[in-house]
Amino acid sequence: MTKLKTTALASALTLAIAACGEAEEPVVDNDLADEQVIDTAEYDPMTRDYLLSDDAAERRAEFSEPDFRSEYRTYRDEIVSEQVRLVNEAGDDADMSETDREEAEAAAQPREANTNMRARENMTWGYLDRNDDDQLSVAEYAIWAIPLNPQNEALNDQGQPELKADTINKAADSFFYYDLDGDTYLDRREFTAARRGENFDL
Ligand SMILES: [Ca+2]
Ligand SMILES: [Ca+2]
Repeated sequence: MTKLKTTALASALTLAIAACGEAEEPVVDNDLADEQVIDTAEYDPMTRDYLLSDDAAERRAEFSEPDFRSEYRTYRDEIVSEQVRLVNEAGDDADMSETDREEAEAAAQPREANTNMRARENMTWGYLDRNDDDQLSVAEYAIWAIPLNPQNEALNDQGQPELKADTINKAADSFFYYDLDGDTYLDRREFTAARRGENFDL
């Protein structure tokens, strides 16, 4: 667990303990309880190795790390600047579709302090599919797959977090593992399999 997350969790726990101490009246804040467990709910694709088929390994070999870095950096910059707009949109609009409502709700949840990234559980398809082509590139997928906290990564000359090659490699491995139809994108069904941590090993 990262230092920042530990601090955040410790604060939450302190709050919870303080709340318990005062809890003479049976008041339960379910919203707060939900927020405290967001770090534990979702499969982490970085936690296992992926055995690629020969075909998948071929596609994996075509993967360009420099192109990936450039695309991924663009998305992170976008995410930092769009936070306020999204939170402002999370109003109570009766005309909202179910999808829009879920999107607004996910957008309004607490975010990683340094990067403004959503917690992984709140990363909806619409949030990840940055260019709205209804499929995920490796860099779009990596928004979800790679840990949010730049403290885990080395800093570059500008003092900005630079992803380690190992981190990118692991994300790419899992991406090509879950790209079952081999079109070098994840569709919704393939991403759902990744999100569930499904195992396709023989
Ligand atoms: Ca896309
Ligand atoms: Ca695919």
